[in-house]
Amino acid sequence: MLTGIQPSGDLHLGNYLGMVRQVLSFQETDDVYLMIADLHAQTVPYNPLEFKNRILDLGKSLLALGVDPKKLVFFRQSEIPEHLYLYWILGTLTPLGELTRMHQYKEKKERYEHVGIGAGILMYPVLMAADILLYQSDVVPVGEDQVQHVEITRELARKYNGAFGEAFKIPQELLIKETARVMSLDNPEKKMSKSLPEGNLPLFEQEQEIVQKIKSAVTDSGSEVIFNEREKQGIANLMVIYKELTGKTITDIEQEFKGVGYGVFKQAVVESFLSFFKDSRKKKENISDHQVLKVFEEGKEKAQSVARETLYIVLQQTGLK
Ligand code: AQP
Repeated sequence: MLTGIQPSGDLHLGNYLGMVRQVLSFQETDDVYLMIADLHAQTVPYNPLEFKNRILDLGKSLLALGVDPKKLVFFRQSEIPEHLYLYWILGTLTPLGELTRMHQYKEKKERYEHVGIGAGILMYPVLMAADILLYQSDVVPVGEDQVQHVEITRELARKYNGAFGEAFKIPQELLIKETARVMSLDNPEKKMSKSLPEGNLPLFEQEQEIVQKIKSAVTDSGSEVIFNEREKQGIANLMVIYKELTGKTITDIEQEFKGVGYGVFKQAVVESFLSFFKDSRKKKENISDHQVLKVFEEGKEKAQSVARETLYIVLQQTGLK
């Protein structure tokens, strides 16, 4: 399987509960490719110096969380030019209309309208298809926002296989249903996002910030800790977070906080977060830039040998070799 994560901001709890923990569990048993999707992150405005640091920081965060380069292949997308080659070929097969209908395209186009964005954000799903298909992925662990991109990947794989010969496996998205869409703390109708820092919960943020963010999470005018996704979205989101961090059931949680109000519950969410990530937060402090670069270097070699094999078949089938 292959999955990726963009260095587009600080790694947050949504990324962890939606995707990273799937990787941590699959690395024990499966053949996993995990990439830093640095080319994808260039589809929205960025500062090059900050960007460079973010790549290293994301590498450190993932290693601190338990990503083990001995068990999986951990690499940077931009270091494997085969991604860009396949991206071009798949791009020639992609209906333009489908790209303009992608949720992420519509949402980001609107969000960055004031600065203007390039065609990269439109072509984002094609690059993602190239990433996935190069590694012959059967499954792609993702959060809900990326499902549409895996769907178009399937379509492109079928289209290519039909036109040029069987080069690609047909991949399937893999979601953890309950946490496929962790919501923003400042607006529970929106998805938690790296690029919307006000409402996200970065895993390695200063403790004070975390406390402050959870305590000021938007809830409702009531006071009962009851799971109701339609009428109490903010509390429901915090309950799912607390459930995942403690292993308790929703019924247990309702029982535990009966009659105590939101303040006590939020304090418990703070404590569960800090305790869950305590070791990783400590571990990250001791990971050096050099260690991360070495991991990327080793990952690059392993990833490239697989990517080359697939691309070679594609070049032959399309008459370029
Ligand atoms: N809120 C979320 N809940 C569950 N899963 C989520 N993911 C993202 N947000 C949530 C999943 O995390 C993985 C890595 O995400 P990405 O780096 O590919 O970028 P993204 O999907 O666009 O996530 P962000 O955090 O919202 O980044 P920006 O703000 O840069 O767009 C993916 O599997 C994603 O589904």
